[in-house]
Amino acid sequence: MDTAGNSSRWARMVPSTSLSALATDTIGALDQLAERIRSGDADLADAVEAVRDELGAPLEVAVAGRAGVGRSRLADMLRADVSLAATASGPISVTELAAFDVPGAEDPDLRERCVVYVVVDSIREADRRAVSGAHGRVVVALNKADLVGDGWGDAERRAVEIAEDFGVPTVAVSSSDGRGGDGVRREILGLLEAQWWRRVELIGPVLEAAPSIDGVGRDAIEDYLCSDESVLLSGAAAMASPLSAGLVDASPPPPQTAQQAWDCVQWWTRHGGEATESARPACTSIRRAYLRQWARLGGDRSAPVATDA
Ligand SMILES: Nc1nc2c(ncn2[C@@H]2O[C@H](COP(=O)(O)OP(=O)(O)OP(=O)(O)O)[C@@H](O)[C@H]2O)c(=O)[nH]1
Ligand SMILES: [Mg+2]
Repeated sequence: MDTAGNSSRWARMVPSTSLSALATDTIGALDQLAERIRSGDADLADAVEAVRDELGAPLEVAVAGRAGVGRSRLADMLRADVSLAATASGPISVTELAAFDVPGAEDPDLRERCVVYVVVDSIREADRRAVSGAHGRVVVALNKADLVGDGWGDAERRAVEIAEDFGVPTVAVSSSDGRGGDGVRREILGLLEAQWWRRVELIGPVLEAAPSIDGVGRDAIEDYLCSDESVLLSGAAAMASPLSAGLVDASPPPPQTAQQAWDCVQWWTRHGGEATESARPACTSIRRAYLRQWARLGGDRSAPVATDA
């Protein structure tokens, strides 16, 4: 079961599936695709396998912060968290980064990863700078919460203050005894989900751009990208994108009938037209996925309205 996934936006598109099952199915489908292509176009098959490997590569968690705040202890706590490992879409790799704010040294690079930024009660400007550079991919862990104020309540209040100050989720935790670990896990799972969906979003563009020596492999790629599974997966990835979050929250619930699916198609056609330019591709993917749902729920695929564009 995906604890974080059940409340996730993507689950509206593929409601009865866990993230790990989706990952397994998608990797399996890419495997089959590579096999189909291999005899005609080995380079294209290699490109498909590279996409598959990228999708199945460990999800990366970087534990960052200033020296002595408890990065090692917190990283150990996460590595030992069986619940975290069991709930994520795939294997997880936890890395402790070098300390921030060390005189004469450059701060580590936080790009491209999911970050747990560890602070203690006293915040410095360097913490604020580091966290703002990882916005949308970071949770702040107020570590050594057992030492904050007069009890856990004080630590939680301090975490709320930091969350408001930094504008990112902040959780009080004590990595020496594991207290607060549930909250950290919940936030990390959400960030890891987002990391996985960003990889999914690249499947289509990377496969489309891969060079092929003849038409056979290209046809197989097009067949895959046009399959119901692939179109629904792209729609779910578009729903998981922060760019479409506001629209997804305002959109109709998951359809149970062809008519409801058709209402979703129309809703996304209307709102996609008004969306910002950056959100428009996501809206198009979601609309396309609802069109498939409509057909799967009994809508007439031969009707003139059933255009996939
Ligand atoms: N009371 C308390 N002490 C902690 C906690 N987490 C870590 N410590 C202690 O803080 C000290 C530093 O912890 P580390 O995990 O080594 O911190 P670090 O950020 O990895 O330190 P460096 O890698 O040396 O920069 C150790 O003595 C830990 O036992 C905590 O939650 N509560
Ligand atoms: Mg350390």
